[in-house]
Amino acid sequence: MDNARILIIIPTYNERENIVLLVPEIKRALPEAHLLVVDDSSPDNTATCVRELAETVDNIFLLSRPKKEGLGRAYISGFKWAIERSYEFIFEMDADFSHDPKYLHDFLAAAVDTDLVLGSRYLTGVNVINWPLYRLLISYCGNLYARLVTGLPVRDCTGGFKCFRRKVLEAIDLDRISASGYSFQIEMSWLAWKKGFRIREIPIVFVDRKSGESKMSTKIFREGLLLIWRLRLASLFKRK
Ligand SMILES: Nc1nc2c(ncn2[C@@H]2O[C@H](COP(=O)(O)OP(=O)(O)OP(=O)(O)O)[C@@H](O)[C@H]2O)c(=O)[nH]1
Ligand SMILES: [Mg+2]
Repeated sequence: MDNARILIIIPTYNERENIVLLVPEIKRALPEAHLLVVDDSSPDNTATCVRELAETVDNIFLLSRPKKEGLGRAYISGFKWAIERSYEFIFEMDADFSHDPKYLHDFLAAAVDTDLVLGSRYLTGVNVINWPLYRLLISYCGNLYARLVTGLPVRDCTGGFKCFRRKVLEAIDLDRISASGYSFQIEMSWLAWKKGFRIREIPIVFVDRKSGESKMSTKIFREGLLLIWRLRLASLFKRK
């Protein structure tokens, strides 16, 4: 595949320990990919680590943002950065090893004739490792609920391992995206679906983070509940 066409966007907040290990693994799995780390001025100096990595590893870029604004805002900055450049396959990926780089090839294979590829934990049973039961239940039931209310025809709509074809991001008005937590994932996929883009899920096994702290909060959870109904209403008024 053409060298400069794959970009993997990784949002980071205090992922210093993870990012130094993850970058070489991604480069091993997919040497031709470019990487963009979008860091919200992490107090643990994740950005400094990324700058150091960029001295020895090719095609790693850092987008440093002044303050923590949630993963949604970080991705939107990254998407705009990607659109301004010549990338065709634009990935979302977490920094905490929940998303195994070994799947990157599966995504690309699926993206050849699809517009949005989603890594799905719930396509073949439940493929989640090391999550406490309550967290799995929230995620699984939340997905079921989101699917029923919004109509979005995917098994895992809150996952954050995705590959967008460029045209999908170009078609979405990124400045209108409101959500910042998990619901950002639902909103992006819902907009792609409403615009008639082809969506395909591929199975992935999701592993809980190896190190660092979770940024999951009740605020993010509430935002998700509200967003689902906002999308349902927007469907009635034909928001696209
Ligand atoms: N730039 C930026 N990145 C963020 C922010 N919040 C989370 N992230 C990153 O987004 C990715 C997913 O966040 P996680 O904290 O792993 O959230 P999660 O996967 O839902 O929860 P855990 O895996 O339990 O920690 C990680 O790479 C985080 O570092 C943020 O406000 N800004
Ligand atoms: Mg995580």
